[in-house]
Amino acid sequence: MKRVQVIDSHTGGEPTRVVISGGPDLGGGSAADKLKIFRERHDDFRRAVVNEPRGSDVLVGTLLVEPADKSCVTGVIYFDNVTFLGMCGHGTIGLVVTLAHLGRIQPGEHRIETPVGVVTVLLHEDGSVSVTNIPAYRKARAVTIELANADGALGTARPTAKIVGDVAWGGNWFFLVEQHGLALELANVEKLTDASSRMRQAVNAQGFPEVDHIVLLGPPRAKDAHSQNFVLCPGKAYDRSPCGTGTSARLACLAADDRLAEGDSLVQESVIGSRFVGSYRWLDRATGKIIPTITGSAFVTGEAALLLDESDPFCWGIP
Ligand code: PYC
Repeated sequence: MKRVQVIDSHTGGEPTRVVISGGPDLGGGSAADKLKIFRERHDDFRRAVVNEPRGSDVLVGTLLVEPADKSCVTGVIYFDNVTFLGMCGHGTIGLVVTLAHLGRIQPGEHRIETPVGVVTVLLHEDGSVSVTNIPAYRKARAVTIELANADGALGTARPTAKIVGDVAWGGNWFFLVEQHGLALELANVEKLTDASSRMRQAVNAQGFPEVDHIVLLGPPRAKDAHSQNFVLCPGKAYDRSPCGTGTSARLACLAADDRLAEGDSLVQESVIGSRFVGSYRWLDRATGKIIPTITGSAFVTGEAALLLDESDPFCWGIP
Protein backbone atom coordinates (compact mmCIF):
# COMPACT_ATOMS: atom_id res chain seq x y z
CA MET A 1 0.00 0.00 0.00
CA LYS A 2 1.46 3.35 -1.05
CA ARG A 3 0.77 6.40 1.18
CA VAL A 4 0.62 9.91 -0.28
CA GLN A 5 0.55 12.73 2.29
CA VAL A 6 -1.64 15.67 1.21
CA ILE A 7 -2.98 18.95 2.58
CA ASP A 8 -6.20 20.35 1.14
CA SER A 9 -7.18 24.00 1.05
CA HIS A 10 -9.45 26.31 -0.88
CA THR A 11 -8.75 29.71 -2.37
CA GLY A 12 -11.94 31.68 -2.91
CA GLY A 13 -13.83 28.37 -3.03
CA GLU A 14 -11.46 26.68 -5.53
CA PRO A 15 -9.77 23.63 -3.97
CA THR A 16 -6.06 22.79 -4.01
CA ARG A 17 -4.51 19.51 -2.88
CA VAL A 18 -0.80 19.85 -2.09
CA VAL A 19 1.18 16.58 -2.24
CA ILE A 20 3.69 16.82 0.60
CA SER A 21 5.26 13.38 0.20
CA GLY A 22 4.81 10.09 -1.63
CA GLY A 23 5.04 11.55 -5.16
CA PRO A 24 6.98 9.94 -8.04
CA ASP A 25 10.74 10.37 -8.48
CA LEU A 26 11.07 12.99 -11.25
CA GLY A 27 14.88 13.15 -11.28
CA GLY A 28 16.94 16.35 -11.09
CA GLY A 29 16.52 19.51 -13.15
CA SER A 30 14.07 22.38 -13.11
CA ALA A 31 10.32 22.23 -12.44
CA ALA A 32 9.88 22.33 -16.25
CA ASP A 33 12.19 19.29 -16.68
CA LYS A 34 10.36 17.44 -13.92
CA LEU A 35 6.97 18.27 -15.45
CA LYS A 36 8.10 16.60 -18.70
CA ILE A 37 8.92 13.35 -16.84
CA PHE A 38 5.71 13.59 -14.77
CA ARG A 39 3.63 13.99 -17.94
CA GLU A 40 5.39 11.22 -19.88
CA ARG A 41 5.78 8.58 -17.16
CA HIS A 42 3.48 9.25 -14.21
CA ASP A 43 0.13 10.44 -15.49
CA ASP A 44 -1.46 7.69 -13.39
CA PHE A 45 -0.25 9.52 -10.24
CA ARG A 46 -1.98 12.75 -11.42
CA ARG A 47 -5.26 10.83 -11.82
CA ALA A 48 -4.87 9.02 -8.50
CA VAL A 49 -4.53 12.31 -6.61
CA VAL A 50 -7.17 14.54 -8.22
CA ASN A 51 -9.67 12.35 -10.06
CA GLU A 52 -12.53 10.40 -8.54
CA PRO A 53 -12.79 8.38 -6.35
CA ARG A 54 -10.33 10.41 -4.19
CA GLY A 55 -10.82 13.78 -5.84
CA SER A 56 -13.24 15.56 -8.18
CA ASP A 57 -13.26 17.44 -11.49
CA VAL A 58 -12.73 20.78 -9.75
CA LEU A 59 -9.69 19.80 -7.67
CA VAL A 60 -6.24 21.15 -8.64
CA GLY A 61 -3.21 19.18 -7.44
CA THR A 62 0.20 20.61 -6.69
CA LEU A 63 3.22 18.39 -6.26
CA LEU A 64 6.10 19.82 -4.24
CA VAL A 65 9.46 19.16 -5.93
CA GLU A 66 13.06 20.08 -5.18
CA PRO A 67 13.75 23.42 -6.95
CA ALA A 68 16.72 23.73 -9.32
CA ASP A 69 16.92 27.41 -8.32
CA LYS A 70 18.11 27.23 -4.72
CA SER A 71 16.79 30.73 -3.97
CA CYS A 72 13.30 29.17 -4.13
CA VAL A 73 11.57 27.75 -1.08
CA THR A 74 10.14 24.94 -3.25
CA GLY A 75 9.44 23.87 -6.79
CA VAL A 76 5.91 22.96 -7.78
CA ILE A 77 3.99 21.20 -10.55
CA TYR A 78 0.25 21.87 -10.98
CA PHE A 79 -2.29 19.45 -12.43
CA ASP A 80 -6.04 18.99 -12.76
CA ASN A 81 -8.52 16.30 -13.80
CA VAL A 82 -7.27 16.16 -17.41
CA THR A 83 -3.85 17.78 -17.73
CA PHE A 84 -0.93 19.74 -16.25
CA LEU A 85 -1.00 23.53 -15.82
CA GLY A 86 1.91 25.92 -16.41
CA MET A 87 1.05 28.09 -13.43
CA CYS A 88 -1.93 28.34 -11.14
CA GLY A 89 -2.74 31.49 -9.17
CA HIS A 90 -5.29 30.08 -6.75
CA GLY A 91 -3.10 26.96 -6.36
CA THR A 92 -0.06 29.08 -5.48
CA ILE A 93 -2.04 31.00 -2.85
CA GLY A 94 -3.23 27.64 -1.45
CA LEU A 95 0.34 26.31 -1.53
CA VAL A 96 1.72 29.33 0.38
CA VAL A 97 -0.95 29.01 3.08
CA THR A 98 -0.19 25.27 3.26
CA LEU A 99 3.56 25.90 3.67
CA ALA A 100 2.74 28.39 6.46
CA HIS A 101 0.40 25.84 8.07
CA LEU A 102 3.30 23.33 8.05
CA GLY A 103 5.60 25.93 9.63
CA ARG A 104 7.89 25.84 6.58
CA ILE A 105 7.55 29.57 5.86
CA GLN A 106 6.82 32.72 7.84
CA PRO A 107 5.18 35.99 6.71
CA GLY A 108 7.44 37.76 4.20
CA GLU A 109 8.65 37.27 0.64
CA HIS A 110 9.49 33.86 -0.87
CA ARG A 111 10.27 32.52 -4.33
CA ILE A 112 8.62 29.47 -5.90
CA GLU A 113 9.85 27.65 -9.03
CA THR A 114 7.00 26.74 -11.39
CA PRO A 115 7.27 25.03 -14.79
CA VAL A 116 6.87 28.41 -16.53
CA GLY A 117 9.30 30.38 -14.35
CA VAL A 118 9.92 31.66 -10.84
CA VAL A 119 7.09 33.53 -9.11
CA THR A 120 7.52 35.69 -6.01
CA VAL A 121 4.99 35.38 -3.22
CA LEU A 122 4.37 37.63 -0.25
CA LEU A 123 2.68 36.05 2.76
CA HIS A 124 1.08 38.96 4.62
CA GLU A 125 0.74 39.08 8.43
CA ASP A 126 -3.07 38.70 8.07
CA GLY A 127 -2.61 35.42 6.15
CA SER A 128 -3.49 36.80 2.72
CA VAL A 129 -1.04 36.16 -0.11
CA SER A 130 0.19 38.25 -3.05
CA VAL A 131 1.60 36.35 -6.03
CA THR A 132 3.81 38.25 -8.43
CA ASN A 133 3.43 36.18 -11.56
CA ILE A 134 5.62 35.51 -14.58
CA PRO A 135 5.18 38.03 -17.46
CA ALA A 136 1.70 38.16 -19.02
CA TYR A 137 0.79 39.52 -22.45
CA ARG A 138 -1.96 39.65 -25.07
CA LYS A 139 -1.22 37.57 -28.15
CA ALA A 140 -4.22 38.53 -30.32
CA ARG A 141 -6.85 41.25 -30.03
CA ALA A 142 -10.48 40.98 -31.17
CA VAL A 143 -10.50 37.44 -32.51
CA THR A 144 -13.96 36.71 -33.94
CA ILE A 145 -15.58 33.28 -33.70
CA GLU A 146 -19.05 32.14 -34.70
CA LEU A 147 -21.19 29.97 -32.42
CA ALA A 148 -24.51 28.18 -32.90
CA ASN A 149 -27.17 30.00 -30.87
CA ALA A 150 -30.25 27.78 -31.13
CA ASP A 151 -31.76 28.94 -27.80
CA GLY A 152 -30.94 32.63 -28.32
CA ALA A 153 -28.82 32.70 -25.12
CA LEU A 154 -25.89 34.58 -26.65
CA GLY A 155 -27.39 38.05 -26.67
CA THR A 156 -29.00 37.85 -30.12
CA ALA A 157 -32.06 36.13 -31.60
CA ARG A 158 -30.02 35.00 -34.63
CA PRO A 159 -29.30 31.24 -35.03
CA THR A 160 -25.58 31.98 -34.94
CA ALA A 161 -23.75 34.57 -32.83
CA LYS A 162 -20.46 36.33 -33.52
CA ILE A 163 -18.32 36.40 -30.38
CA VAL A 164 -15.25 38.62 -30.13
CA GLY A 165 -12.44 38.05 -27.62
CA ASP A 166 -8.73 38.41 -26.90
CA VAL A 167 -6.17 35.60 -26.67
CA ALA A 168 -3.74 36.20 -23.80
CA TRP A 169 -1.12 34.44 -21.68
CA GLY A 170 -1.05 34.67 -17.89
CA GLY A 171 0.73 31.40 -17.07
CA ASN A 172 -1.93 29.45 -19.02
CA TRP A 173 -3.63 30.43 -22.30
CA PHE A 174 -6.95 32.26 -22.20
CA PHE A 175 -9.66 33.51 -24.57
CA LEU A 176 -11.33 36.45 -22.81
CA VAL A 177 -14.80 37.61 -23.86
CA GLU A 178 -16.66 40.71 -22.66
CA GLN A 179 -19.79 40.60 -24.87
CA HIS A 180 -21.50 37.20 -24.75
CA GLY A 181 -25.08 37.84 -23.57
CA LEU A 182 -24.88 35.27 -20.75
CA ALA A 183 -25.75 35.96 -17.11
CA LEU A 184 -22.74 35.22 -14.87
CA GLU A 185 -24.55 33.46 -12.05
CA LEU A 186 -24.41 30.04 -10.43
CA ALA A 187 -27.92 29.16 -11.62
CA ASN A 188 -26.61 29.53 -15.18
CA VAL A 189 -23.48 27.37 -14.84
CA GLU A 190 -24.70 24.70 -17.26
CA LYS A 191 -25.28 27.23 -20.07
CA LEU A 192 -22.01 29.05 -19.26
CA THR A 193 -20.10 25.76 -19.40
CA ASP A 194 -21.71 24.71 -22.66
CA ALA A 195 -21.17 28.08 -24.38
CA SER A 196 -17.60 28.52 -23.14
CA SER A 197 -16.54 25.00 -24.13
CA ARG A 198 -17.92 25.65 -27.63
CA MET A 199 -15.99 28.95 -27.66
CA ARG A 200 -12.82 27.05 -26.81
CA GLN A 201 -13.36 24.64 -29.71
CA ALA A 202 -14.02 27.55 -32.07
CA VAL A 203 -11.00 29.61 -31.01
CA ASN A 204 -8.74 26.53 -31.14
CA ALA A 205 -9.98 25.95 -34.70
CA GLN A 206 -9.24 29.61 -35.58
CA GLY A 207 -5.49 29.02 -35.19
CA PHE A 208 -5.14 29.26 -31.40
CA PRO A 209 -4.89 25.57 -30.43
CA GLU A 210 -3.02 26.51 -27.24
CA VAL A 211 -6.08 28.14 -25.60
CA ASP A 212 -7.19 25.88 -22.75
CA HIS A 213 -9.19 28.30 -20.54
CA ILE A 214 -12.10 30.62 -21.38
CA VAL A 215 -12.91 33.75 -19.37
CA LEU A 216 -16.37 35.31 -19.69
CA LEU A 217 -16.46 38.79 -18.15
CA GLY A 218 -19.38 40.80 -16.85
CA PRO A 219 -20.34 43.62 -14.50
CA PRO A 220 -19.47 43.21 -10.78
CA ARG A 221 -21.93 42.19 -8.08
CA ALA A 222 -20.38 44.31 -5.33
CA LYS A 223 -20.12 48.11 -5.62
CA ASP A 224 -16.39 48.08 -4.81
CA ALA A 225 -15.49 45.43 -7.44
CA HIS A 226 -14.67 46.11 -11.10
CA SER A 227 -15.90 42.97 -12.82
CA GLN A 228 -17.07 39.42 -12.37
CA ASN A 229 -15.94 36.39 -14.35
CA PHE A 230 -16.76 32.81 -15.21
CA VAL A 231 -13.69 30.74 -16.03
CA LEU A 232 -13.82 27.41 -17.82
CA CYS A 233 -10.85 25.15 -16.95
CA PRO A 234 -9.32 22.53 -19.29
CA GLY A 235 -11.38 19.63 -17.89
CA LYS A 236 -14.68 21.58 -18.17
CA ALA A 237 -14.91 22.37 -14.45
CA TYR A 238 -15.43 26.07 -13.73
CA ASP A 239 -13.06 27.96 -11.47
CA ARG A 240 -14.71 28.88 -8.16
CA SER A 241 -12.01 31.51 -7.64
CA PRO A 242 -11.52 34.44 -10.05
CA CYS A 243 -8.53 32.50 -11.53
CA GLY A 244 -5.10 33.99 -10.84
CA THR A 245 -3.62 33.24 -14.24
CA GLY A 246 -6.87 34.37 -15.92
CA THR A 247 -6.80 37.63 -13.96
CA SER A 248 -3.16 38.05 -15.04
CA ALA A 249 -4.19 37.61 -18.69
CA ARG A 250 -7.04 40.09 -18.14
CA LEU A 251 -4.60 42.64 -16.67
CA ALA A 252 -2.42 42.27 -19.79
CA CYS A 253 -5.43 43.04 -22.02
CA LEU A 254 -6.48 46.04 -19.89
CA ALA A 255 -2.90 47.37 -19.90
CA ALA A 256 -2.61 46.95 -23.67
CA ASP A 257 -5.87 48.89 -24.18
CA ASP A 258 -4.91 51.61 -21.67
CA ARG A 259 -7.96 50.76 -19.54
CA LEU A 260 -6.09 50.27 -16.26
CA ALA A 261 -3.06 52.29 -15.22
CA GLU A 262 0.13 50.70 -13.89
CA GLY A 263 -0.23 50.25 -10.10
CA ASP A 264 -4.04 50.67 -10.02
CA SER A 265 -6.16 47.85 -8.58
CA LEU A 266 -8.56 45.57 -10.39
CA VAL A 267 -11.04 43.90 -8.02
CA GLN A 268 -12.05 40.73 -9.84
CA GLU A 269 -15.00 38.66 -8.59
CA SER A 270 -15.58 35.02 -9.45
CA VAL A 271 -18.92 33.53 -10.47
CA ILE A 272 -19.47 32.55 -6.78
CA GLY A 273 -18.57 36.06 -5.58
CA SER A 274 -15.07 35.37 -4.19
CA ARG A 275 -12.44 37.91 -5.17
CA PHE A 276 -8.83 38.59 -6.10
CA VAL A 277 -7.23 42.01 -6.29
CA GLY A 278 -4.87 42.39 -9.25
CA SER A 279 -2.44 45.08 -10.35
CA TYR A 280 0.52 45.22 -12.71
CA ARG A 281 3.74 46.95 -13.60
CA TRP A 282 5.03 47.28 -17.11
CA LEU A 283 7.88 44.96 -18.07
CA ASP A 284 8.08 46.12 -21.69
CA ARG A 285 5.52 48.45 -23.25
CA ALA A 286 6.78 47.67 -26.77
CA THR A 287 5.86 43.98 -26.51
CA GLY A 288 2.91 44.59 -24.16
CA LYS A 289 4.49 42.46 -21.43
CA ILE A 290 3.44 43.16 -17.85
CA ILE A 291 4.26 41.69 -14.45
CA PRO A 292 0.95 40.99 -12.71
CA THR A 293 0.40 40.70 -8.97
CA ILE A 294 -2.66 38.90 -7.62
CA THR A 295 -3.76 39.00 -3.97
CA GLY A 296 -6.17 36.55 -2.32
CA SER A 297 -6.70 34.30 0.68
CA ALA A 298 -6.79 30.55 1.20
CA PHE A 299 -7.88 28.30 4.07
CA VAL A 300 -6.60 24.83 4.94
CA THR A 301 -9.49 22.33 4.93
CA GLY A 302 -7.85 18.97 5.58
CA GLU A 303 -4.75 16.87 6.22
CA ALA A 304 -4.80 13.31 4.95
CA ALA A 305 -2.89 10.31 3.66
CA LEU A 306 -4.20 8.99 0.34
CA LEU A 307 -3.87 5.20 0.21
CA LEU A 308 -2.94 3.69 -3.17
CA ASP A 309 -3.76 -0.01 -3.17
CA GLU A 310 -2.75 -1.67 -6.47
CA SER A 311 -5.44 -4.34 -6.02
CA ASP A 312 -8.11 -1.60 -6.18
CA PRO A 313 -9.34 -1.46 -9.82
CA PHE A 314 -9.70 2.32 -9.43
CA CYS A 315 -6.38 2.81 -7.61
CA TRP A 316 -5.20 5.22 -10.34
CA GLY A 317 -8.45 7.17 -10.55
CA ILE A 318 -11.31 7.21 -13.02
CA PRO A 319 -9.83 8.73 -16.21
O1 PYC B 1 -6.02 30.44 -10.38
O2 PYC B 1 -4.67 30.38 -12.11
C1 PYC B 1 -5.61 29.93 -11.45
C2 PYC B 1 -6.29 28.70 -11.92
C3 PYC B 1 -6.06 28.02 -13.08
C4 PYC B 1 -6.95 26.95 -13.09
C5 PYC B 1 -7.71 27.01 -11.95
N1 PYC B 1 -7.28 28.10 -11.24
